[in-house]
Amino acid sequence: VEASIPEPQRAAWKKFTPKPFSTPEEFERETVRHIETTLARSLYNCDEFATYAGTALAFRDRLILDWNRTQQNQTFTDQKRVYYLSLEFLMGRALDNAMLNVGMKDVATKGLTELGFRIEDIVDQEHDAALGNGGLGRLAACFLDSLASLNYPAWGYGLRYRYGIFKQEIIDGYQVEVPDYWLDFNPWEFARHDIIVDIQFYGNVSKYQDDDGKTTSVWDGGEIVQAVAYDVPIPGYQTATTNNLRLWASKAASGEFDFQKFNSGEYESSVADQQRAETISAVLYPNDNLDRGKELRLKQQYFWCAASLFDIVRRFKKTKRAWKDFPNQVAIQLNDTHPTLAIPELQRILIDQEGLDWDEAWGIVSKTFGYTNHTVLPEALEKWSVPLFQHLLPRHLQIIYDINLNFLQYVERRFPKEREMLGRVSIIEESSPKMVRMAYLAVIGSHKVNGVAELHSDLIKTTIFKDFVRIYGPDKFTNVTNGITPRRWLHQANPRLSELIASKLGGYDFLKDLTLLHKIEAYVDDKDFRKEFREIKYANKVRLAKHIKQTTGVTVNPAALFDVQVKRIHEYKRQQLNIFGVIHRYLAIKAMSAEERKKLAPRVSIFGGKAAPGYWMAKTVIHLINQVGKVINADKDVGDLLKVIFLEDYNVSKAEIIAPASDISEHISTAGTEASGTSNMKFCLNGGLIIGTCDGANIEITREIGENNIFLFGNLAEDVDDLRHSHLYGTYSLDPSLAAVFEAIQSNLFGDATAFSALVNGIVAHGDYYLVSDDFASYCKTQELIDEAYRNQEEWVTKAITTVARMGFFSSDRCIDEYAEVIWNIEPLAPKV
Ligand code: Z15
Repeated sequence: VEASIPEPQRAAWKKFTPKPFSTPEEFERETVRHIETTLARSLYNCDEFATYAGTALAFRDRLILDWNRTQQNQTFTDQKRVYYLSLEFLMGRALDNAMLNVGMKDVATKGLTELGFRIEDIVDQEHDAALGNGGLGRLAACFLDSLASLNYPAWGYGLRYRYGIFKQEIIDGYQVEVPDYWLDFNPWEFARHDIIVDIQFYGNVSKYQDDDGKTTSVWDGGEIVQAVAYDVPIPGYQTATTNNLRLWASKAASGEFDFQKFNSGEYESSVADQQRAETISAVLYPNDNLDRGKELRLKQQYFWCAASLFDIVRRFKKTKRAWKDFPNQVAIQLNDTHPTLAIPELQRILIDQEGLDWDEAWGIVSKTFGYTNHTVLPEALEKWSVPLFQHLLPRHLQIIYDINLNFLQYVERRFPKEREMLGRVSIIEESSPKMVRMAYLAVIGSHKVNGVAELHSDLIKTTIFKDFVRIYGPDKFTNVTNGITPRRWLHQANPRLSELIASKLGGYDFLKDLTLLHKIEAYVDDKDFRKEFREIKYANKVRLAKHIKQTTGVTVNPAALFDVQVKRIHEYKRQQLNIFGVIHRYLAIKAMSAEERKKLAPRVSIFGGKAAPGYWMAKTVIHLINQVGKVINADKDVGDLLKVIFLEDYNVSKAEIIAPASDISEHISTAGTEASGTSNMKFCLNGGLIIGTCDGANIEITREIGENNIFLFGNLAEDVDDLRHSHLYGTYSLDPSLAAVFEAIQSNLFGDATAFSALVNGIVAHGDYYLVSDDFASYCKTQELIDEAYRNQEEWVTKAITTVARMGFFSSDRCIDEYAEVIWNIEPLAPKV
């Protein structure tokens, strides 16, 4: 309050409140001013990067004004907010998105042209914000876009990694990881050096009993690291709402301690302490769908949860409300189990610092949290060793034990005849060492648990959380099928398609209500519409072909069928099935007569994706793809009939080029393993068809777009267990076409075959866990159906248009509205203008 401008002076202040630009001239003035003053450059010294920087700063000014107003309005109104806790936010670029969201891209295009630049080149200067691995991190980014666009009062909380996901280089066919230092110039963040939270690690807990027998626990000793807030504005589409993403950076606690070290000449060790503290937020762990149990990762998780909870609780306390009001004011969503420590942390704050009794505190905690599960893969479920926990977070371990004790006592009362259930559902796994099962803690500490697609939400109820459904009843478990933001994944990535749709629908309302897309189905037989639709797809393929030429040197024919699989490289996603299919096709072509070859649709098989640095099998798959590409692309006899491309360094900005340019994309995980998938939605929304298994959101996509418009194949989730069992204990017979593929590999056709023996042996000798052989015939057959369908271009376009028209359900806006209603119980807040 003391910091605000006194009433009599406010008129002067308001007179000088900056006004946002609205014409190309005003935009140019702001941009040139930033280049000349903020950046200290001149017209003799202004390259595309400087122009990007100036443009970004001009747009940033606009965002800040809305951001400040949004935050003031949210504070003043003080209605319930949602906090989305995610260790990953895979944001990609911000400038293009900001231009489109504030409706000023045309203005910027004109202004930049007048200054002598092409807007595409300027937008292309920006470094992706790549603070995530894959689907989970990109989902968080789409959610932020929808939360702001729908005017929900919402904050994201994450970590400000100095290094995002590594940059991938392909050298001699192998993946090489290069660090992604992205903070050289980042105009989108604001360091809040006044918002610092002390975070404690290690130390000891002592108990005291006061006169009326109440015990208090005191956690002391250990070390303190500071969390500094960095804020990123998140603009909504065509609304003044601009939400906040707060990312925490770690730094050494400054104070007595280093002062003494400096003065006693221990300069070096003082600097070393500083570096150790900064290590916490230094780097994003590059594993997708894998838990490696590293101490530094647990430190990251606690550091981020503790800073975020402190911030949330401080904000709540300013309102002077009673504690019982906390869950009415605050909803916290846990993006996977990574932020599960927030549960014992809030309990700790309430009982150890705020003096609430256990039951009252636990009532508040368990009404506040919601938990989203994103995987059933056992290797991805987080477990922390009890000794590690004890060492790093002794007080939290005690609290977890108490949570567990109360929970198990409750289970025992409810199911007195099922003592063996206690061991199964205990938060502590009785292994050696003992482990803390984070998913169970997340279930027990949340009021709702959701999966991310229907099949996945059913699976978690019948597998990993089966006992918990009996304990809590089925209503605690729900489904919220994932979605994607149509602003980035249609309007920004595919402006011509967006414009075509707008021309028929009489404007861009569909970008705020994607179900309106159904209206374009009326144009499915309209000759001009179809022609335009095809031309757009072709132009997008030409653009990708240019990118392929520039980055790989390979010439691809844009008239060929573009078959794309871009996603993290993982055995369960089965890029190996795809590349084996490519080899099968190659062998078939080699055996074909000239007549037969004429009937075949030329194809380009495009792969992209990163392998976790320690994931050898995934790296082998990348190597195989590159080796196969090298042989096939050089085979004159095959020519345009088949090309194989591995696109280096797949990321969000590349996805924006790739998604609009596919004819077919592949979503071919072993049934029951891919929780949802979200790139399947991106491709369909851009008029690409898909080949897929009955897995994740493919199932709901099929329901929406119709079976005739998707190429499904393979075994069903319900049959996977039996098949795996039969591989190990029955008579296993390899699919004959796959055997031929393996023979080709073993003949050293794609270089030294020993490089691929682990990959082949995993299938022929070690149980084929991912059912590659079982699904191979069905996969190849379906690929032939695709060839046939592609030959009939008229039917193909009909399928593609119908698909786009029926994708309305998969907007992240629908998804966020479901979370808001079913899980968070929050309402939108209209922006003050
Ligand atoms: C990740 O990207 C996903 C799940 C995880 O458990 C981790 Cl650690 C990372 C993905 C799923 O694999 C994908 O199917 C889903 O669409 C995405 O999360 C968003 O829910």
